[in-house]
Amino acid sequence: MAEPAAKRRVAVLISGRGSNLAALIAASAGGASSQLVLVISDRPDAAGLAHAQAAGIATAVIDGQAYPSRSTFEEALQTALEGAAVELICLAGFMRILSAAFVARWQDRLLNIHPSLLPALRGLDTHERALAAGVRFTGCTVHMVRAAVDHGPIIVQAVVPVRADDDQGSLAARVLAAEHRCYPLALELVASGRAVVRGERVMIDAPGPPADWLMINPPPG
Ligand code: 4DW
Ligand code: GAR
Repeated sequence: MAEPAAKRRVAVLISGRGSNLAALIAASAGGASSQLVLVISDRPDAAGLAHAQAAGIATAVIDGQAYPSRSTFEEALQTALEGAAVELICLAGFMRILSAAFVARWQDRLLNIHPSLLPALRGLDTHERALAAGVRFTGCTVHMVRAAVDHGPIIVQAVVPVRADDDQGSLAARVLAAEHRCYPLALELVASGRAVVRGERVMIDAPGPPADWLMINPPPG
């Protein structure tokens, strides 16, 4: 009987609330192909640290303000990651720009979630901008990280309709709920080897959507 494949050792990097971290923790309990071994925050006051502590996952604070340079900050980050034998990193509301060298070192092992349908609406304040643009659909994207922010091969996306009565808060809440479904799926696809980067695209070894899958907003009569 072949031994089950070892679970990939995952670190989650946060800067704040950590609701995506909580979703990854909940999903990892279900016998996934990955195990969360470390949560790192660049901010000591990140509320998300409590999710990790409650789940018995090791935490570290590598305070961005405590290092004289980006390189010394990233050296401390790398030391913590190597100390936990981390194999994959999930950025989950981690807001500090990482150097090209760090990103290259973790090429295609460094994931991020963004609250829009990339490449649309790169940058910050995506929900306000979606509303201002009058788009009928927005959503979220899990992608491999590249030096250029909000770029990189797309792993999973979810589409979220914009409603006429939406404001920033209601739209953000619906997109966030989609994020909590997408990130665990994307991590499982990558950790199980069913999502593989070819060039700047991700090939997925999984059933695709039905060919007649169609969403129209507003819904036809
Ligand atoms: C991301 C992109 C831009 C900012 C914050 C996060 C997405 C994920 C990410 C984090 N670190 C990264 C990425 C990435 O995609 N590529 C690289 N590094 N190389 C952003 O603009 N952050 C601003 C700070 C916001 C804050 O502190 O609240 C900033 O000006 O650095
Ligand atoms: C999430 O909505 C994520 O998409 C966004 O930060 C939020 C973190 O929430 N990331 C970015 O905007 C990156 N550009 P969380 O701490 O509750 O997971």
